[in-house]
Amino acid sequence: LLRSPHCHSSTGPMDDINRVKRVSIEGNIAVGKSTFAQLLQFAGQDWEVVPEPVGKWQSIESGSSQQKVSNLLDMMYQDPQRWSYTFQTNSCMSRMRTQLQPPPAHLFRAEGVPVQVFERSVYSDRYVFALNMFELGCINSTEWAVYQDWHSFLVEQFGRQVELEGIIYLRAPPQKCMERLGQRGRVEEKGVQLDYLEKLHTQHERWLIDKSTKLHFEQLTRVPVLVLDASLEFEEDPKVWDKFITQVWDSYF
Ligand code: DGT
Repeated sequence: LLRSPHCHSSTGPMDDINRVKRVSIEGNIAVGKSTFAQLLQFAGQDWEVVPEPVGKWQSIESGSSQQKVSNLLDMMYQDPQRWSYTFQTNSCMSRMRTQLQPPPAHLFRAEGVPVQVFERSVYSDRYVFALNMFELGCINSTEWAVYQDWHSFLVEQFGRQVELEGIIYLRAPPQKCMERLGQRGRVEEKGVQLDYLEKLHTQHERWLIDKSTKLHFEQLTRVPVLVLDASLEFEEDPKVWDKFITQVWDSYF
């Protein structure tokens, strides 16, 4: 981690925005994205790791009083036909906010280009989850058309600020994710079946490996994808982790 990255100088706030490198971690439910993100955060001060805002979906707050009004994650799992579209508007909005967050000032003082690493992105929101819900019939064709319309509009309006320079794909067989999901025992996920994880796996594969997902954003088709074998126990095995971190470093720093 001590290899010296390329040095750039900044001239103003707009230049700073354009100078940030943004990388997202993608992968199936319970593949280990949060663990990977935490280990990455511990591994160095040179990047900022921004977690997925799952807590916000579990606790929707009233706009005025900030009191908890509902658990949208639970509602989506209980009645996907009713709540999937609402869920995707909320998850995409929180992902948009996350991706627009400026990196902390100390990253700009360090040598090299500041790097922000996100757990998932506005792109997996659309090309993995929302698309999957549409294909399952949980989002109808009107909702899907409306979703795609505002999604394209917002991503295009924010332009470079929400573009990614890299994607880390944590890839594992759905069966492995099912085991990990069982071990962590998140209450809302108790009804999740292997079949659902297989469908999400297929969406990731189409998007990131086969490149057969039809993408609306030309820039996204050019984003390099680093594929890591997340069926390996990277949390327990320091040799695996060292290999992963070297690959991440060589790809993005
Ligand atoms: P990890 O760290 O790989 O174990 O993953 P988590 O638990 O940090 O995050 P993840 O991907 O499992 O997402 C949390 C829960 O939210 C999980 O039940 C899947 C669900 N979820 C996440 N994003 C979306 C989305 O865009 N649409 C739908 N329908 N569900 C989502």
